[in-house]
Amino acid sequence: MRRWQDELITPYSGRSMTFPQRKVILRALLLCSLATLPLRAALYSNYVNTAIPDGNLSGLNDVINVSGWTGGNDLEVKLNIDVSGGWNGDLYAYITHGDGFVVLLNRTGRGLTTSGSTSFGYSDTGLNITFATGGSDVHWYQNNSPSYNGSGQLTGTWDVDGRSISPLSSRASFDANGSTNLMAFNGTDPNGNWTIFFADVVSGQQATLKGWSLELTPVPEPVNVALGLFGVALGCVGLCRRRWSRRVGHT
Ligand SMILES: [Ca+2]
Repeated sequence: MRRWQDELITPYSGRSMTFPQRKVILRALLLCSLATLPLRAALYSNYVNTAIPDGNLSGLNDVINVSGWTGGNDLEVKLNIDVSGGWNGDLYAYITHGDGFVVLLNRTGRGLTTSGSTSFGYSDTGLNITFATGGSDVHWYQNNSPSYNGSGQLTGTWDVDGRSISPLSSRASFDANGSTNLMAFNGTDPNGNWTIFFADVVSGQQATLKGWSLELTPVPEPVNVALGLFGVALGCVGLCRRRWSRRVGHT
């Protein structure tokens, strides 16, 4: 007699819940809240405040050590660099971690045929920028509505330079797009050393690496996992209601 009612019962039907149903919801909400807490994003920063040797390919290294992550994460990686002074077109920088190697800067503005390119690259002094996947190529930042702070540093979010070529390559070599990007770190174990390297490859005008930071975010973000768990919880409630209703119907 109640079969047709079974098919109409949903979690939103407005009936009061039984004690087991409330327990299911409370447990699911607890799982959701726990899932949103850890590792939503982790930020690691180093204050360096060291001059980058001028006209010297040896450059300088700095290391951030990451620990405490459980494996299996796809990662969204963002980097911030704070470089003051100097001549931006002199700079070559990259980051390595595990087998990943990503060129961050490679003589910005140096090129032959691209609009605005020069032999010595851009003459701006300093960068306080974030590198993230999907932005404009930092190599041609002057062609992409740049903004600068009061110290003359380039600001904003940019995609990495990515040109995996010697910073002493011919001008024409820099007109081609880069081949490395931050996706190189997806699926890698974030634990271990992340090493950043800076060199100033042209004599005259010296820059200083003030600091840098690394932001790691698991993908998908835990909030999406939480939403998935909430959906499962709603499904459980619906199932409990249908079973309860059948029981009532058979008594
Ligand atoms: Ca220089």
